Amino acid sequence: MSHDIVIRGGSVVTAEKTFRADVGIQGEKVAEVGAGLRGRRTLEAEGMLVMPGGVDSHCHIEQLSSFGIMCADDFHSATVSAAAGGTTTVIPFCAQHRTDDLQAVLKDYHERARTKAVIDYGFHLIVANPDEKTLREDLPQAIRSGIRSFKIFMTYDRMRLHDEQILDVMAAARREGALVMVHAENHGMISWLAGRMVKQGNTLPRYHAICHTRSSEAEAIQRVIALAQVVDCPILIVHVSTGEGIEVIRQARAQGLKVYGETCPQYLFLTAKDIDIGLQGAMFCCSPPPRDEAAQEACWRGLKDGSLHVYSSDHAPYKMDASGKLPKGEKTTFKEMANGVPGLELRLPLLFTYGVKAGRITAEEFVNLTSTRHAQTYGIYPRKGTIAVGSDADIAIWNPEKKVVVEKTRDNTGYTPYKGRTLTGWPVTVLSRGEVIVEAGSVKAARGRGQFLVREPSEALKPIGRDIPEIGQLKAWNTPLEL
Ligand code: DUC
Ligand code: ZN
Ligand code: ZN
Repeated sequence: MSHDIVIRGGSVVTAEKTFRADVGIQGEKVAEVGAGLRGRRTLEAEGMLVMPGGVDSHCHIEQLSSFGIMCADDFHSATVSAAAGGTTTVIPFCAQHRTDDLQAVLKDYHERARTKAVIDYGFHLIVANPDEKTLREDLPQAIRSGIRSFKIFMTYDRMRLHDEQILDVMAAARREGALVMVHAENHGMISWLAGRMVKQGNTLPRYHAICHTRSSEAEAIQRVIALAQVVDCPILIVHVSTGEGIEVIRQARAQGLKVYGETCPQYLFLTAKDIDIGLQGAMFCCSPPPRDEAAQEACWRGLKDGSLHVYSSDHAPYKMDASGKLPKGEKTTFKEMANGVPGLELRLPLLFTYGVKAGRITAEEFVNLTSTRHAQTYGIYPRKGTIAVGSDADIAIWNPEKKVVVEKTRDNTGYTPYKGRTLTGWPVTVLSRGEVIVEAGSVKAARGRGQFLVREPSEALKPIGRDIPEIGQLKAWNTPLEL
């Protein structure tokens, strides 16, 4: 059989194994994996690693922040940047703010993405207004349309939910089949400290890292796990940054609870020292903040032992000007600057360099942490997240020896926190659904070619079927808890 494209002579890497094989592509799909394949077009991959394109399940694109600030990237710039770094699927957020109608929010985001995305995309929801209509009509409808995950916030005045609301959202997620993603930080602790700092005139970005204490993360993770147990609802804690937080997750998982953890480049490759450079430190301000070397080590350990399930970018792009990080110019306090760092493009090359090349993780673990687990957890596997017959031909061909000195990235922020680093290993050719979209460093994908992904229920979001004693007692009394 002659294929449309054959990737010849490379080492194919999946989450399970690495093996020498050619990959034959027909149309949008992988049609054959084997030896001696022939095709109308051949991509020579001798000495290269042939890996599934990255799936970035946590990024913010063309989204209003909790402060109501529009981020710097639209669906075109963000997905071009992602593709250049070897990512072929993104799952950003449709954000509901307090007074927003969820159905209108969804319509808006579909419209934004449809004409601009160059790679495939799904959506999560951010739920900030869990009223009866949202819970009973809009969330079920969103789920039916293929959006099977909701992010909730335990902090930020304009976004946070109190414990009863969190239980409401969890109950709806359990009832309808969705995963709850949690931004877990103790709001009171952060705002109490921040209030005092600002009053004293301590407004530089370095105080951001002080106010978001390690214990605020661990406390909130502990609390939200206890809440999730009331309704037996799987949860995923996003952007985990501390050893303390990871330990709470590790213990929950040891008890058999479905608690997943995620970490991001900023917690592996940055520290609070990066923020401590005066106002320019705004560039590195994200929530939670980068910590120290011990926390970085804890994140590596968490990735290795599975306490941390996925590695995402949390790309939250803002320019260093009044449109983003510095709404009041030089007078902007750390409380007023948009939170977030860009990361879509360098997520994979950073992990490859400091993970695979440094011997901390294997190439298979790299694929698992950057692609396969994301696809499995969020219900798009095996269409995405692997190289197998029948899967979408979303493939990144990596030169594992190519050195790149980071200068700038293709997103719209105008800076990268990783400038000046020498990275080793780069995705030189990238295919999305059988089309070569990155070649020799240039992205050639047509605007709007990306498709919306309807996500299926995954194993990750199935309840474990274990009740806390009080709920068990209710059942014994034949008084079921109505969700
Ligand atoms: N949480 C995120 O996930 N991203 C940016 C800011 C935040 O608080
Ligand atoms: Zn968050
Ligand atoms: Zn985020």
